[in-house]
Amino acid sequence: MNDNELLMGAKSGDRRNLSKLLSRIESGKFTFQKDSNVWALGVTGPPGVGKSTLIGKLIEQWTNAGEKVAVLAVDPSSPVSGGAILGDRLRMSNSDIGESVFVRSLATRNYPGGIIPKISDMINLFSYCGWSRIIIETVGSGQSEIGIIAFADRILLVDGPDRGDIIQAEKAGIMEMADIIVVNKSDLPRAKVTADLIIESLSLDSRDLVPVLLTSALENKGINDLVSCLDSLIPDKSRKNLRIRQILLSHWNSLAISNPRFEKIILDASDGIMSISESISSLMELLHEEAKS
Ligand SMILES: Nc1nc2c(ncn2[C@@H]2O[C@H](COP(=O)(O)OP(=O)(O)OP(=O)(O)O)[C@@H](O)[C@H]2O)c(=O)[nH]1
Ligand SMILES: [Mg+2]
Repeated sequence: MNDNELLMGAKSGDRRNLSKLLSRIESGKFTFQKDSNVWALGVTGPPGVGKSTLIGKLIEQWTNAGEKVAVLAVDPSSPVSGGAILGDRLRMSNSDIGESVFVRSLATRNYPGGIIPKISDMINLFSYCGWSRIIIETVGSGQSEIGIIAFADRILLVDGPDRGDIIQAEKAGIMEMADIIVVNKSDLPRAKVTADLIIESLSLDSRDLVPVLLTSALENKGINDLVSCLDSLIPDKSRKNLRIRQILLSHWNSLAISNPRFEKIILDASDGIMSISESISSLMELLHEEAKS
C-alpha cells in the first residue's frame, strides 16, 4: 500500500495502517503536517510519580465520554507502565476502551537527526485520523523533555509527595510552562505539604493562573477535578512563545548530539587540538552542512 492508501485506511479507523504510518514517520519515510486543530496534552514529571497510572485514569474518563485517546510514551523508563503494556492492560480491563485507545512508545535514542519533528508529525497524524485526545508522556524535567512536550499546548506537570522534585527542577523553566500541576499519590503522607510548597515556589503571576491539584491515581481520587480542569483549559497564548523557544532549542541540541562528528569535536577540544571557539565554529559548519543536505 502506498502512503495515501495507508492514510485513508488510518483515517477510517484502521489501526494497523496507523501503526505503519507511524513507523514510516519514525524511519523518516513519511512526513505529515496537515492538522491545525490538534488537542494535545504533554505530561511530564520526575520518574515514578505515577504519570502513566494517572494517564490510565484520564483515558478511562475520556473514553467513557466518547473521546478517542492516543498516547505517545517517549523514552518510558518503565516499559511496563509507560509503553505498550499500558494499552494492553486497558484493553483487557474493558474491551470497549481498547478500540478508543492507542498507545505507542518511542525511544528517542533510536532516532538520529532528532525526534522533535517526528513527534510533531505523529501528533498531527493522530489528530487527522480522529484521535481527539493526544497525550505525550515523558520523564524528567531537562530541556529535551520540555522540548518534546512543548508541542502540546496544554502541559500537565506531575510530582509526588515528599519530593517536591519539580521545585528543584525550576531552573529548567518547566514550572513556567505548566498549565496544571498535580501532586499525585495523595493517599501518602506529605502530599498536601508538597502541594503547598509548590504553590509557594510559583511566581505571584502563576499562582493565580496555575491550579495545583492533588490526585491519587491508585485510589481514583481527584481525577474528576483534573479532567474538568483539563477539559476547560484554554491554551495560554503567552506561553506559546516560551514553548516554541523550547522546541527550537531542543531540536538544535538533538541535531548536534545526533551528528556523528559531534563526539570528535568534543575529543579534539578536550585534547587541545581545537580551541573552544574553533570547536564552536566546526559545530556550526556541521549543522549548516546537515541543513543543506
Ligand atoms: N500510593 C500510590 N502509588 C501510586 C499512585 N499512582 C501510581 N502509583 C504507583 O507508583 C509507581 C509508578 O507509577 P507509574 O505510573 O509507572 O509512574 P510514572 O511516573 O509513569 O513512572 P515513569 O514513567 O517510570 O517515570 C507504580 O508502582 C504505581 O502503582 C498513587 O496515586 N498512589
Ligand atoms: Mg510512565
